[in-house]
Amino acid sequence: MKKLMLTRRRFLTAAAAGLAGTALAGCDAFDGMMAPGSPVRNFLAGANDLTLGVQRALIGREALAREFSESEIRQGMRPNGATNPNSMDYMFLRQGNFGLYTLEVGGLCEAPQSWSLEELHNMPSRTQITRHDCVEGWSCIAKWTGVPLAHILGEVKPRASARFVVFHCFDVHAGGAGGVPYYESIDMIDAYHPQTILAYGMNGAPLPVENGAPLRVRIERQLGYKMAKYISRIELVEDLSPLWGGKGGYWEDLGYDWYAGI
Ligand SMILES: Nc1nc2c(c(=O)[nH]1)N[C@H]1C(S)=C(S)[C@@H](COP(=O)(O)O)O[C@H]1N2
Ligand SMILES: [Mo]
Repeated sequence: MKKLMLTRRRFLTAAAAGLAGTALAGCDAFDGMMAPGSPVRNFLAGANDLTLGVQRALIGREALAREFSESEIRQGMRPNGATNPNSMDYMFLRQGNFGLYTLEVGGLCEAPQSWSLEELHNMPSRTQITRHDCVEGWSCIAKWTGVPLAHILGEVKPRASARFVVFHCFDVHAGGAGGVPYYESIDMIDAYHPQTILAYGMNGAPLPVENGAPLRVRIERQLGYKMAKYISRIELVEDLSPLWGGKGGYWEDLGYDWYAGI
């Protein structure tokens, strides 16, 4: 407990100095601190609201995650979680190289719409080289290209009541009758963040199936499990409780934090 208190104080001191972003962005620092059983990991896991508050109050809601140079991409992007969904609808789309894929965006918005992959490719794009940190304790640096989610929101015009963006995915996991699909959600601050993109490209090539083809989201200020792959549909909602386990995401329904800020 004493150790935890100390770590907590040090964390808050770093945050107060505006250094938390850089401290947490260091690879070694991150790996050590996020090791299973480490006090920082336990603290981060248990103090969801505090990290959210500290990060937003002291580092700023619009602060960017660190971006890297091409030479810092030293490894392939390690696939994790689902890597080849076997739902009928996904296999059908995959067989046609996603030519028949459409992204449907609806829910609490004035102008629900759907777009083909080609239409998404023709929208404004953003490319960023960032580090993906999985809660399991590994990291990868990769280059991502996609449409800023802010652009999509501009097209569909969210209603004032829309508080969350929900990503529904094609992959179905064990649990419950008929399985549970992967899904995730973020608030409007992360949704409009300039580095939040719907990625269709990775390391200069089309997004591979194992990394979430045809479309996956990048939310660079949060941990890997927030970054839904195999997005089938996006929904704007006011309340997360009616969806599946009610906690806003597949892993959240199993006990992970909804806000996984890093
Ligand atoms: N649809 C879907 N998205 C997902 C997952 C998943 O199993 N299914 N796993 C998550 C986890 S835990 C991580 S670390 C990343 C892995 O992304 P990658 O395969 O590109 O490394 O995807 C996240 N998004
Ligand atoms: Mo992960």
